[in-house]
Amino acid sequence: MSARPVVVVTRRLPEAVEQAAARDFDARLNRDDKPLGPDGLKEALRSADAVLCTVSDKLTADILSAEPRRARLLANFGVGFNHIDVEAAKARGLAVSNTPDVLTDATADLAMTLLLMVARRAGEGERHLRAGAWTGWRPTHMMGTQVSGKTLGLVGMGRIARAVAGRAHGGFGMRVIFHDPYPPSPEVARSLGAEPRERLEDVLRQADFVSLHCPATPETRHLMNRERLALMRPDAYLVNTARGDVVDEAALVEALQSRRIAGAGLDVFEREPEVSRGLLELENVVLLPHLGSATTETRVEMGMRALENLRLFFAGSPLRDRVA
Ligand code: 8YV
Repeated sequence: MSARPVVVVTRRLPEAVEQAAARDFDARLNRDDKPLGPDGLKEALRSADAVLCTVSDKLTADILSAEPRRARLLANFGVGFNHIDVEAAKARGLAVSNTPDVLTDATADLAMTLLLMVARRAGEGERHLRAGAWTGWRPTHMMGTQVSGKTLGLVGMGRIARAVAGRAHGGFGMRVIFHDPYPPSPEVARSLGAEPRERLEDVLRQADFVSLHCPATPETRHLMNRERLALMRPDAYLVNTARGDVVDEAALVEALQSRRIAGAGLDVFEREPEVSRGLLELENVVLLPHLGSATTETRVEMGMRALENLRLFFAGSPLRDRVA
């Protein structure tokens, strides 16, 4: 009889990752890729030694209370883990790991994609052309905003924000300012060409583009509320590749509709996969379906990193990426 740990993999993963999972574990793969839902997640916790989960699995305190529970590790595929009630997991002695580092570049690239798209009206232009509405070149057609040389304001200065700073400063000659309650050392900030601001409000007031890179926690929920959105300049843009919860989506719709801010580029939403109707109706927003880490290379690396955590766990070694 196989003594390999049973691992429930909640969603389809890239082929190479599924093969590695099946090689090293008694892996219960999700061939049809349907989310397990609350009952399926409870069943996974009762029947497997570990669950390899994703952002689409809401692991609430209620779900984690499934008894009798066999699972001892939630190996999250992704760096963000606000879909897991980590306190409830801790209280129940359930370990949690994530997959940092490997998705930093892909996510930073996507933040720049959104920034460029919204500034240069790329989504709007594509819709215009595909609709057959383009009547030809003219000097005043669909003028956007210059990106090069502008000021980028980063909210949070962790791994992904630093990668965005490098791209923006080095590649686009942008001035980079940031706020983080736990800022990097002055040397690190200088090496990225980034200037700290003690107050978030100063970043919001001074930036042409505000890009969000803080984790979703109770403290950062609706950080970008009506009052803070109002601090942004009317010609400024908001970019969010962090988590939808960081922005009060209704307040954002209002700010965009009233042209209180110039536009937004969003990869994440408050109630995914639902997107506020108000956003869908606006031309001055770019909307992507949570694609931050969606490159083949990165998704394979994320899967391999989750498997590495699983292997370490079952070998009785410290997790590489323990979050609880
Ligand atoms: C993932 C992400 O695609 O890692 C994260 O936090 O938001 C995305 O890169 C998603 O979380 C997968 O579970």
